[in-house]
Amino acid sequence: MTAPSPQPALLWDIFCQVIDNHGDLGVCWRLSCQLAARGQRVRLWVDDASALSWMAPGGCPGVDVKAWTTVLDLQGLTPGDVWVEAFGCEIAPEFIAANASEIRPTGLKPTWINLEYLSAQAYVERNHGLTSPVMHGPGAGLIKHFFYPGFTPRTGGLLREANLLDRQAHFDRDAWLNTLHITRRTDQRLVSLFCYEPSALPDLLAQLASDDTPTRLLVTAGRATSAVQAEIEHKNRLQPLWNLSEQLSISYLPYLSQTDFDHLLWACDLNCVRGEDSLVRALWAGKPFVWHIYPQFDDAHHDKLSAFLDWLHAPESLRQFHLRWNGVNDAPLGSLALPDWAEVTRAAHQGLWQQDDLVSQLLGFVTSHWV
Ligand code: TRH
Repeated sequence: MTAPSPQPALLWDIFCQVIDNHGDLGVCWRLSCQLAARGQRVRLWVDDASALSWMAPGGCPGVDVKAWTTVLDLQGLTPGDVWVEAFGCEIAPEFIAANASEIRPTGLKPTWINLEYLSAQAYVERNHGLTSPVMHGPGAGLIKHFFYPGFTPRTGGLLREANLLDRQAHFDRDAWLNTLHITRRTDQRLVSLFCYEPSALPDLLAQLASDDTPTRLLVTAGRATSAVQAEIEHKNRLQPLWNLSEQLSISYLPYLSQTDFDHLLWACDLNCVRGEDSLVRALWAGKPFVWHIYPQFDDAHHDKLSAFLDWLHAPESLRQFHLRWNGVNDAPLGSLALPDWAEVTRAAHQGLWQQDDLVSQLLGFVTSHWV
């Protein structure tokens, strides 16, 4: 890891389109806050900021959330130094037209970053840092830089705030659970559930209900809650005795702030996460986890999942659990081999801490264009 060096305070314009779910905004929000924590000024342009009311109720000093409406209000706007288009969204053309030729205090052209999706696939190392000259339109003459987050030193790294270890060291699990009115029985295993609609959900619930170790399942708000409630209703109707000994208890959670979402992952003995941002947070939590990958229509996510499991050195039990959880095969989920899963997570966590985080890399990359 390189030692942090003082960075010039730049003005960043980050563009985010909410396609579905919460990951686009979740990642852009974390990125914005982490830049602001490093002395940068950020304008976050987003077409639907409604989820910030629960994700980040307190806002973040240094981050100005702007409505990305069909026609942007650019009246009196100071030109930004760095433009970030997140996940292939295209920066509003009127913004480019208004800002491309504006003279900045530095006299330099804006740095244009295309921030890509996270993957462990080999193309990430190949493509990270590539450039593409803009040939047409209002931005002609500028250069786009492709920035790929990733899990290895030759990628853009992962979002990780500087005070993470300190926050974790001061975390009091039972006190935090109490704020949600959850009292943990000492013999109970805690499992968080953040997922889409996995076809193996009935199997997981049945497995937990018949396991020797009692489980409290903490189900996140939204799609996970709907999926679990529908399945429980189904089970209660068809097999009323399925959880007779009550080995499985369920708590449905409200929407949590990102800070409390982290707390949830730190509190649990197993985390079921999904998408992109919560996967990274599960890695930082350092607890055993299972990933429900965002499904793509042509099954492109199967290769992406496999590359991730290879990178993780997942043992066979964790690999098979993932394949079934993500509908890649129909074999049984298999047992929850938590000690084995904990070991690989610990190793991955340690390795990742040796690498620069995404914001440090991005700042280094951007400032290298400013000298
Ligand atoms: O919501 P997601 O499934 O988002 C997905 C992925 O990012 C996917 O790659 C992308 O293509 C698709 O969206 C459009 O899962 P993800 O990425 O984990 O984002 C969830 C965010 O929501 C994360 O920042 C954590 C946050 N969150 C909370 O802060 N509180 C909560 O209570 C919950 C349930 C989530």
